Amino acid sequence: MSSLVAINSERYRLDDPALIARANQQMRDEGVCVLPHFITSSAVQLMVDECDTLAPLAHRSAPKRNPYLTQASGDGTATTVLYDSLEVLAYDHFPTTSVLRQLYESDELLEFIRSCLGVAKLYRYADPFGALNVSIMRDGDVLDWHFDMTDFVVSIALQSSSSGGDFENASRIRDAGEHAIAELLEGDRTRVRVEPMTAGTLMLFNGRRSMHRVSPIVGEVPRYVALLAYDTKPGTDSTDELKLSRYGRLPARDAR
Ligand SMILES: O=C(O)CCC(=O)C(=O)O
Repeated sequence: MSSLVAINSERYRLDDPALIARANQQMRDEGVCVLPHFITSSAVQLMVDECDTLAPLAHRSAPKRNPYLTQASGDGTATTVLYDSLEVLAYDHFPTTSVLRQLYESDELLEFIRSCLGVAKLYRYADPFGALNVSIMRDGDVLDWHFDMTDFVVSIALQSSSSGGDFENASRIRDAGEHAIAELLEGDRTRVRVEPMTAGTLMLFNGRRSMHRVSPIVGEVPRYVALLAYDTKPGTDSTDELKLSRYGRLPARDAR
């Protein structure tokens, strides 16, 4: 299957100016844009099968960190300790024949995402593990409140858990300041919105400015979400600390 065949072309044309204008507006007004049924159900099934096959390679971690994905230190919300528990398949786990990988590497998709975000330049993330990764969350797993280290993340929902696993987002709360972030961490849900993520949904969001989390997973069916990372600057990478905690390894020295 060619990677672009995965896109539901009856509903979405990648060069549709009205679609791009709507996405621009949503990103401006809400910091998030949700495109349901963006991936066809047959392509979703292929991607789920791919993830089922690769799942034994995923790295399971239970990191302890602050909302900025670093060790708790300093003062204010940077001292808040939060916990995650999940498995992650890294970019290099996906063979070049993978439909998901081909979709991420397609220049047409990159250009579409760039237009939807309304930015002049957009680059795939330089992190050789995190640029494309799939989070696998099982019964009891959680991904607590955090800001990403990249400007934009595009997620593709592949499989919902039996229950729980909601994507909760406080859009652009970083701009509202330390006080607002602290209130949310203390349980205030005024700014929190649950974004609808059914299988095949493509969601764009500003993860560096929006604090988000995945609520605890309940039940036997694991939640699969593909994360496609981009940045407005070339060469943006995550830290070694994040790579070690999320993927359990660092790139080979000569690949750095
Ligand atoms: O799984 C999701 O829906 C979001 C994942 C996420 O927030 C992250 O990997 O930073």
